[in-house]
Amino acid sequence: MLKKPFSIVAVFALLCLACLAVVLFYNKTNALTFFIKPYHVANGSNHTWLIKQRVPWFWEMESKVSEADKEKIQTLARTDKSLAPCPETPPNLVGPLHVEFIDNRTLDQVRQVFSSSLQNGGRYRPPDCIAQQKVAIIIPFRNRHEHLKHWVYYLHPIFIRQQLDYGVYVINQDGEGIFNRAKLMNAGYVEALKEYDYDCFVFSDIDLVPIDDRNLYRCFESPRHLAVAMDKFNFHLPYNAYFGGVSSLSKDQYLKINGFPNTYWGWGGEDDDIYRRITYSGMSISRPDHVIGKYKMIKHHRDLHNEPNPKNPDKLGRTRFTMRTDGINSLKYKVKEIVKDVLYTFITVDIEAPPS
Ligand code: UD2
Ligand code: MN
Repeated sequence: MLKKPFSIVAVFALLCLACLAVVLFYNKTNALTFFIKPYHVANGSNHTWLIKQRVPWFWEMESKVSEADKEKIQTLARTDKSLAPCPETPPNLVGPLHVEFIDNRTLDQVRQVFSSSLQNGGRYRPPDCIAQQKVAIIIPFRNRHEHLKHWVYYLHPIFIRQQLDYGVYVINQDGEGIFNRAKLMNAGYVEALKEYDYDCFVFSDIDLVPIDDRNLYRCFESPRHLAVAMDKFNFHLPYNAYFGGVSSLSKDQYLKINGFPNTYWGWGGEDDDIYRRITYSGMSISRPDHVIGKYKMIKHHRDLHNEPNPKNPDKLGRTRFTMRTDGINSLKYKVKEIVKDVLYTFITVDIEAPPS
């Protein structure tokens, strides 16, 4: 009598065991690694950086995955609903910072410090939460390697503490023609977007280092001016409409003003033109307060081929009209070279500069 029910139970148990085996085989360490893997904060190798997140088992075979596939996998993981958004206020900020531009710092030393925390090209994203914004940091550049080493040394740890999903793009002007800061920033905007779906752009001089990490390198309701209290201006704004140094604009804000002017060759004026574009587009600017917005500028002389251009101030009277035709919609340049350093993506561009 008991024999038949017993064999039914036995067959059922065997089936359950088989199912369990199949599930474990396909899931491999997916569930298990989540509990077992230690959780490091931005100090492991690249490999550790990947596995320290709640990730599927196949990331553990990282060395066999191409860069392009890795990007896709990471994008997939970012949409993982179980990863919570990073908090509005990053929890690990320290406030005022000690900043000193010591002579014997080298770029190689800095590379060693960050090689395990960053992905090639100066990229990073928080391992444990989804960043509030995807931020491209754009730096107009030529012949300022002395400044670059200090900038990366101080800014990367700040960005990591600010939990940014970010990439650093150094836009290097090719040749010896007249320098054009704003056009380089336009090129940086386009090049960064070719790489990743950034929604915020921070434009920074290479020689400016914030001395308070509560000054968030992200975008706000209005275009933001971040460098409000520089040592070179005795920690005051030089004038109210000043928009130089470091600023941030969301993609929408940037497009609303047709990007930056391409026609300000040489030193001066382009920052005032950008300020006007913002106000003529019906926006205002936001700023951090004077405590949080403090900066040190690395002392320097005016560079060769970046003389003040007397024509630039005169152009400001016409910004209201010229901004519609001079900007991202008229940008022309050629990429000469892209070099991926661990600390940044270095893009050399020919911006058709007039000879100096
Ligand atoms: C001020 C503004 C700057 C800009 C400029 C006028 C501050 C702190 N900054 O900068 O935002 O409005 O006036 O154009 O007040 N650069 C190179 N190589 C060069 C020349 C310039 O890399 O040969 C880059 C570099 O990122 C530099 C930036 O352009 O920080 C601005 O040039 P600057 O530092 O010579 O001008 P500065 O300090 O008067
Ligand atoms: Mn400067």
